[in-house]
Amino acid sequence: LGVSLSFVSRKINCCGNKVSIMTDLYYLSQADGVGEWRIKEAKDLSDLVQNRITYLQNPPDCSKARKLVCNINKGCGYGCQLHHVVYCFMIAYGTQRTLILESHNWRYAPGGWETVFLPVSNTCTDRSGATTGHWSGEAHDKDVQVVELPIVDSLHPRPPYLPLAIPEDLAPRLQRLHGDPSVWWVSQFVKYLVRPQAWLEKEIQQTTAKLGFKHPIIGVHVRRTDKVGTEAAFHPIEEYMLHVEEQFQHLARRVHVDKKRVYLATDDPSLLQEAKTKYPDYEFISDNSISWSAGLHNRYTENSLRGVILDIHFLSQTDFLVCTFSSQVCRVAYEIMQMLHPDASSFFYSLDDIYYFGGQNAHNQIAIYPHQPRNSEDIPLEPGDVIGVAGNHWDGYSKGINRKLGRTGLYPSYKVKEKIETVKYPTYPEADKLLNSQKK
Ligand SMILES: Nc1nc2c(ncn2[C@@H]2O[C@H](COP(=O)(O)OP(=O)(O)OP(=O)(O)O)[C@@H](O)[C@H]2O)c(=O)[nH]1
Ligand SMILES: [Mg+2]
Repeated sequence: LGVSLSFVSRKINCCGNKVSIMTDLYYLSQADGVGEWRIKEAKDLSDLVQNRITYLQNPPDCSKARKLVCNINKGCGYGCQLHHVVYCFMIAYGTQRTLILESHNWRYAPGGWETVFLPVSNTCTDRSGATTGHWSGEAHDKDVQVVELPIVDSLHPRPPYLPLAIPEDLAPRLQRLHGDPSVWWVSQFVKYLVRPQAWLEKEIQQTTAKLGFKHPIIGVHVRRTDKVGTEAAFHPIEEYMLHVEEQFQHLARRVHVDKKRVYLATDDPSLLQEAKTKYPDYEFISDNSISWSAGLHNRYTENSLRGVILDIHFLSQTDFLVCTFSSQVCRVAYEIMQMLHPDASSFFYSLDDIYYFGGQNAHNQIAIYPHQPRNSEDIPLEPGDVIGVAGNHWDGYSKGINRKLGRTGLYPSYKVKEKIETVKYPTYPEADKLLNSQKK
């Protein structure tokens, strides 16, 4: 039921009846105790994976451990660097190597990762070993103790342990639980990575109180400055607010909306005043000094790092996200959101891209209904055809390539389903056994 509901809800994006259909779907998803089952299943799955990562990261003898070294200093922003570490981590888990995170002279905090987050290991942060080499493939590196991983852009050969694939051993449970298992799998590594240091935890709590962060609340991320015109188009605040308003109509059917609250995160410091002036019936919750610190001149500082971590935290805590998925800031917030609900895969509206992970393998869909082109822009579909999806036009149509025909064009989004790739990851029986004995 869970999967089919999130599946259905993502297909409904056309009709005047949408609000009431979505409300019915919501109540249906809660019926028959399925809601409770989902909460427990989500927790069990997350505990399982977090325990395996903890096990992998804390070998009893670090001098003998097989290691994968990852340096955080990719030449990009925080979201991009965090995803870089996630990619390393996924390969560490896949090759059963302890991840060693190098973060000295990090552009955001010269003192490194541990100035804000907990270390990725309690027992093993030393990268030394008997033999060291650059990544040259899992089989080839078999007898090398310490392997250095490059950025995903120069990864060769590419191992199977990459998004959007999910581990085969968890796939049936994940597909039953979550509307987008690929995002769930990515989010498990993010979850482990962003465990805050005590000062950051306190800072988050204090800022929550100071800003008056309360539910219901919708998160809006507006990415401007260096992104606009180069990697993404400009979107005026009106475009975001259209979807915010629509979501408040949905929310009002289920909860009491005392105030239409919006958490606004942006690197454009002028936007908060503009939004307040244009939308006086909303309450905008935002720290304008964080937006100032996000500008290009101040971006790579510890203060700016604190700001982007807080912004991402609050975005992830909202009831729904409106943003551009072309930005890694919003994609990270969406990933973190998945840890807070059994299935938050549909709690977003992206003004541009569909969800993706930089460096991912091909994202394919499978046609479930035939489609006859109605104009020269459409491509034909036969059930079973594999479609490489390029993007969603959010008007009922997606764009992609029918791999059988080699033709690129538009097709109705509801006529396909996701093709979820599974990969044989190692299992961690010793770790699972430990977890089970703790539970008893
Ligand atoms: N505090 C804060 N900082 C932001 C915001 N938007 C962008 N930034 C800053 O700008 C950086 C942008 O780099 P990335 O995190 O890689 O995200 P992106 O540039 O949107 O996406 P890519 O170009 O795909 O990497 C962030 O890491 C922040 O430092 C925002 O809303 N709030
Ligand atoms: Mg960028």
